[in-house]
Amino acid sequence: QTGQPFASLRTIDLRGRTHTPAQLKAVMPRAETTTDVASDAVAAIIADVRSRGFAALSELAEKFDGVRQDHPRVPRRALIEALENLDPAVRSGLEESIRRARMFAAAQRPADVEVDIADGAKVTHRWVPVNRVGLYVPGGLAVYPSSVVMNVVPAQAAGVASLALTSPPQKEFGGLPHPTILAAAELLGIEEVYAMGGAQAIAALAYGIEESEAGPALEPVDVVTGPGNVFVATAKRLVKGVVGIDAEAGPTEIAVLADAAAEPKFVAADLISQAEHDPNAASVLVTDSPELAEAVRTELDVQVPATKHTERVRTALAGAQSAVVLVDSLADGIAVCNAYGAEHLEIHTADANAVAGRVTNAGAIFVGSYSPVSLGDYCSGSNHVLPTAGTSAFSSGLNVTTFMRAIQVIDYGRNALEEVSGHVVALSRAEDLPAHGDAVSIRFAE
Ligand code: HSO
Ligand code: ZN
Repeated sequence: QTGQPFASLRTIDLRGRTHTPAQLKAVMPRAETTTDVASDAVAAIIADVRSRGFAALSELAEKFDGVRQDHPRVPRRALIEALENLDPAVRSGLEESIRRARMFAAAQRPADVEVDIADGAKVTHRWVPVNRVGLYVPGGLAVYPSSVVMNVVPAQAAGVASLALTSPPQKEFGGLPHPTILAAAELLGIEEVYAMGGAQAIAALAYGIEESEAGPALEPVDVVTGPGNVFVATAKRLVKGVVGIDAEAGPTEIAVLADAAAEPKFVAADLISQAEHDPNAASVLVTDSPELAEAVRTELDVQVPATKHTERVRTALAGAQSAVVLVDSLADGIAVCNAYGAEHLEIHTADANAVAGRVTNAGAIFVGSYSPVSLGDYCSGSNHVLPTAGTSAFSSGLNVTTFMRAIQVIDYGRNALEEVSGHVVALSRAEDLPAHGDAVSIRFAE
């Protein structure tokens, strides 16, 4: 044992000074995100898929995934078989995750708002789902069926009629996506699944592919969601505007706001749990208790060597993006957390609920010692696709409205229009657009 427990987690000591929110934001650690790759190469792939359709897709599958395929559509039989072969414990975990996520998502559907502006003058804010959604699910090392649940459930609850899922073909699974992904799709009732990966998959979803002798058409979608590698992220950025996309996910982040009453074992375990995702993951402890900070470091000394992905966790905790932040008071701690705007914020303090109520910036807040982030990752009912890298200041986690838009409906009668016609004419003259005013006055001319 060293004299200073878990010395690699650095300390940022903010005690004894006051800071503005901007100063706090600058002082808080954050990983640099480097997501720029050769967008020329990605643009070329997109153009190729657009002009040559399935022929381009099968060439790219051979080149990048090492599989031969004429058409990327996964047969329904493969989905059913994957579900039949799924470990029963994983199946019931997914079922419970889906059940809870559906409860929360169904309740999020926004109500239409109808306003009587004047007599005979009504405007309505009418929510409608997008028609068709494409979900990208990464292949490779990390297979996250939980993320399939988190993307699909709100789309279905929004009332999206048509949902396609794509995931890279895997050589070891006969050119199909990972069987756990197929099983999750089947559980969620998604029948349209494709074995496509990379930028080419995003292009196919965004622009669609026409029917050919290779097989049936792939209809274009309105929104593409789901995480992916740097090529997928770049492709999504390039098709944005043609389709809607979700926010780009950076490395995961957990901040824990704790006081002297917190349980160091729990805090350490939760910091480790998100560090397990990625050597660039951020684990930040904010506390007004130096004793608690030391106790958490001591716990990390015990738990880090005992965890499966020790090296990844060590790298994440030693990284510049992770830290223990010491503050003078809980109020200062809340200010730090609000400046940071963590993807996940856990509150381990006395009266955690009251503290949570004072948090104005976080992707999701986990209240008290028995609401860990891992619960939210799988089974709380909340969504685990949350804003990272400080984007919680202006965006929300995935939810039903991600897959909806609102149409404004204007319904005025003759008298109601006449009543306001003078104002329309005056404003149209002020903008030197007299035809606008004329379009109203013509209705009331003798
Ligand atoms: N914590 C991750 C989501 C996840 N965890 C998936 C486990 N599987 C980002 O919120
Ligand atoms: Zn996680």
